[in-house]
Amino acid sequence: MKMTFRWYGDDDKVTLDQIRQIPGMTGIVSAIYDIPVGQAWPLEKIMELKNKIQSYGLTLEVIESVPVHEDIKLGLPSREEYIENYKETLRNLGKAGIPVVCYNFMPVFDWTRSQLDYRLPDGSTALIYDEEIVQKMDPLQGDLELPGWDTSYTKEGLKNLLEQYHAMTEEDLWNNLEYFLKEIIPVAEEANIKMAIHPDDPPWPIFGLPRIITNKENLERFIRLVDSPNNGLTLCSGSLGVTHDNNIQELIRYFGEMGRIHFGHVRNVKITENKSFEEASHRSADGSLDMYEIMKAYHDVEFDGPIRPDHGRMIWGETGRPGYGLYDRALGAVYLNGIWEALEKSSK
Ligand code: DNO
Repeated sequence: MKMTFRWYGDDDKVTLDQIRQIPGMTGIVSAIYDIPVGQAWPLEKIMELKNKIQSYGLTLEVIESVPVHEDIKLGLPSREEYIENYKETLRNLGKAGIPVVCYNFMPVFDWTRSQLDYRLPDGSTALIYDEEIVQKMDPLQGDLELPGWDTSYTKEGLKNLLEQYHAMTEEDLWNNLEYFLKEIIPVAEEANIKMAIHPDDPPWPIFGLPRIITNKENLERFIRLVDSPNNGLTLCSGSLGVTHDNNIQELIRYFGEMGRIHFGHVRNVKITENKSFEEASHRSADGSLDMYEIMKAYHDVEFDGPIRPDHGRMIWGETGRPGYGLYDRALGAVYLNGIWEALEKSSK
């Protein structure tokens, strides 16, 4: 297991200098943020990012994400051009020796929450999701903005996009995903890149938009769409783990033994009621997931890929990108490394 940390580039308040001081931290998860979705990433920019990270004694282990243009998810004729650009990006990432690429196939909105600064009893703030509130939210009127959302749309553009998705069924989305994978996985194989799809967060439809990367059955279906070792998963405990229907340690054992987990997002969540949850500290006792069992599953399948702590609360007065402050994520990394050390020593 390689412990990594997400870094949003030079605009990130959290610096590489700070990240490298987290005990046991070895790798960085990042992306190029100033190229519009759908355009190819030039090799020079990728090398610049990689070299910068290396100059801090860290390695660029994962690109999270190379975003997928909406026309690909919608299956429009214009997808051809965007798929070609995606392939070029993968070839360039391959040339730069980047081993893993994370992406998602969620229509329009990436991960979604109803509130970004919910105050917990200890005074820290966390991201929460309340299904009732989200059901009532109008994405066109919303003032919520999350780090994963593409906010480059005008209101008109967003309205248009949502209308285009209106008649789309889950099966349509599966077909468009299959089409995309059949095109890009052979390129990923050549470029020696492991593609790691991120599950939908939350793992059910929101705003009337279909979501398909949600549970064991669908993850299995996904893997079989193109049965290649390069076609794998980002196993995100906090996304899949917000419903008791998904057993995270079982998923890790199952897909890990198949060699299809290429990246692990490890964080805890507290399920508050059906389809509602709060993000918790990483500690098992603070949420609904058992982090020891999760790390043990990774250890038992001899997982040697990258893992990262995921969203943290805002603690000690920190402000910044929702879910992506320094302190609580750093505590998460150290806690997970502690569990790992205990697993290593007790298995000898
Ligand atoms: C949220 C992240 C997601 C993830 C994308 C991958 O914090 O886990 O935004 O990066 O879904 O494409």
